[in-house]
Amino acid sequence: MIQQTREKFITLFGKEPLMVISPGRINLIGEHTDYNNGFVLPAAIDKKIVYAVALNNTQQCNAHAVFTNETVSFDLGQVQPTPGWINYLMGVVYQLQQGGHPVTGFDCVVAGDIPVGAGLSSSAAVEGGLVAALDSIFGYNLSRMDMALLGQRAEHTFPGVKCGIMDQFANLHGKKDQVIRLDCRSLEYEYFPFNFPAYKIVLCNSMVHHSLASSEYNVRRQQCEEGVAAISALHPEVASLRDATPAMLEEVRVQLSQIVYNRCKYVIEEIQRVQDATHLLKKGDLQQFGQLMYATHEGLSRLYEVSCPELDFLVSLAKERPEVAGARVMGGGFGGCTINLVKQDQVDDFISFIRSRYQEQYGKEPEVYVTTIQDGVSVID
Ligand code: GAF
Repeated sequence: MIQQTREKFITLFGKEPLMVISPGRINLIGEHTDYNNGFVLPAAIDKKIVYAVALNNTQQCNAHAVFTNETVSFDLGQVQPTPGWINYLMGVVYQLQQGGHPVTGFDCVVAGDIPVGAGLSSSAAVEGGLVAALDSIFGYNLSRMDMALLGQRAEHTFPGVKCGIMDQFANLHGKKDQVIRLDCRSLEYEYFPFNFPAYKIVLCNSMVHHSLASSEYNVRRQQCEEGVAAISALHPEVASLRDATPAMLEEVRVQLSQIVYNRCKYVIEEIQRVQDATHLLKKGDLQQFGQLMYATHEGLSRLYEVSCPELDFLVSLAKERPEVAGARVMGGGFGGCTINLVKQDQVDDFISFIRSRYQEQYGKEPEVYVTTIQDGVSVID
């Protein structure tokens, strides 16, 4: 794909580009905890966006997307939210300009194999890849964390999703065969090996793309803030759900709607689960770790309400199979993928089981990806 993207660029723009590989991500556990200042456990994967980029000595950007086979151009003096995939690129350019990092015209080709709307963070990969490419071309010297924060601001201001930092962070900080425990409050992080040769990470794509995903995501965020406001009135030291305990939540229960209470309960429990899960992973106890993944799914489905019947069905199928250590919906939810830890020698059986039962139930084939953990964004000079 890298070579094809480079050749496409040369055919379209007639010069040699800089190449960037920008991966999607998985998250083992810790969902909807990042914007509550909690912990997450993500890793970059082998699915990726590939960029070919070079300057064009104008004030215009021309971007060709291989997936839609279209070229879109915009003027650097008129960068504003625009429908379609170009919005993600414009968001990055806008945030660079806002941060005082000069951008002049460039041409680029964007290709990739991250399924869109599958919860694998194709948007963070598009953002992170472009920030890294422009950083290298213009020599801004941004740190990886600065790039991640810039990508997050781009996502807030252009697509308008008030996301946490996990996706952009994992895209830029991934390391082959390592998972990363990120403290989303201090932004301190720790790598440790995901060393389970007997298991594979299998992603089952429900093929459901919920059109309300971004608006509902922002609603979840507001509901968490509502919970924090009530708790902090009694406990001023509580600045986010990360600081709250189950007992504090019970104290304000009568003031909260059932929905807000449920959202906060899930988040407080999930932040604790990531801590417990990290210890289990370090101890090599994948069986207990898997049980926590099932508990996360339960919370995401019943309390946080970001699952859907198709995802619940995929997780219930996984539960029937002894070769699966754990499974759950991954990412923002409302569709997309489940993540499953499956015994390597039974992966093929598991996949045919899932395919046939899902097809039988919903009349459509789920896509299944056996994924590996890879490095974060890399720039190839
Ligand atoms: C999406 C967001 F972009 C992340 O920040 C995170 O909140 C995730 O949903 C849920 O854990 O991927």
